[in-house]
Amino acid sequence: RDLRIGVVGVGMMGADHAERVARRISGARLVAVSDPDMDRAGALAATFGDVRAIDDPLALIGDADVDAVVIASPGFAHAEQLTACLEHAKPVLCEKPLTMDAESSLRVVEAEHKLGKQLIQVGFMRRFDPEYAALKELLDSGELGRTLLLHNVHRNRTVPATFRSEMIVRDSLVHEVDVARWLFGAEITRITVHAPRPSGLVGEGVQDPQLAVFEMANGAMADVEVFVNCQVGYEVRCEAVGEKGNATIGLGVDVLTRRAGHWGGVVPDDFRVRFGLAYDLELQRWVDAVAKGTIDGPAAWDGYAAAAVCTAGVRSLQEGRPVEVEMVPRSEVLG
Ligand code: ISE
Repeated sequence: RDLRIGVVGVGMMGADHAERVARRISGARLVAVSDPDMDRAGALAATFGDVRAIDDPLALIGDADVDAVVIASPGFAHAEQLTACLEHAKPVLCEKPLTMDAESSLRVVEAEHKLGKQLIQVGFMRRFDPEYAALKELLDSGELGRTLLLHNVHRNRTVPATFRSEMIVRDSLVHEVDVARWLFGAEITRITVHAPRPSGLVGEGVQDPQLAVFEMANGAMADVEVFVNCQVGYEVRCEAVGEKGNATIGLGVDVLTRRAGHWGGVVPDDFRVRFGLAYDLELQRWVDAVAKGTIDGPAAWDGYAAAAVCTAGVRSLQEGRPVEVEMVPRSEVLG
């Protein structure tokens, strides 16, 4: 029988996931959507037929006809909704960030651990992107020697005015936090978020771009430019520097065209285009795992680790200094 899925929060990302589940993922069926804006939820549900719009997200999570949940609501709503998923023992794919800070994320990890069963996967979809996956494989093969440095670029064309400096850390930089932990297989111990000259095209008081430096537990380092109002399009690049060579992904040439004295390609408008395939692979893999009674993607622990780094990152940005990442050791929480 198909896994019956409910999607909580149908803004840009949630609507995209709803469409994905309804039309592209096998072994799954979209049965319900929920959003504080019931007109939006109702309109989306109507485009599929036989999908219910439920106004209360907790009612959707508890609904007997929902087997598994995708959370795509804003980050501040995640802690309560994740807790409900755990209470109802429902597998959940939760968009990043897991929660808004390290403390609340740790509580989620502990609550899941108490159940003795992994139910939470965090939406770090870059791990499923074929380019990132190939880079990870290359680095793990040892062909380039040990990895010493990562240089990352993360740019959005624009974001809404509600996207303030702290959100740039928690909602955007968080992806590179996970990428660095995953590629190096090590925790981030210290973070510095520099505040270069801000763009004059962003809201008053918003620090954009930001330049972050991660210091890894193994001594390696990563730098990240995050610029979410770069005006150009969506660009995500990662260059890994090893002892014996380097590798870059995200050059995104796609179709190279020549016309009237110019040549060029297309810069995608947003992450739904650049990472469309990664989202599809992420959801399919999640559905397949849940059908077997497991979760095999990035875990609540990865969400906690990222939240701990971002909590320190926000402090670094505010205080203008490097900040040590405070994390409870894994063995102390998970045994
Ligand atoms: C957005 O929230 C995302 O998750 C995207 O993947 C990220 O690239 C973007 O910067 C954020 O706005």
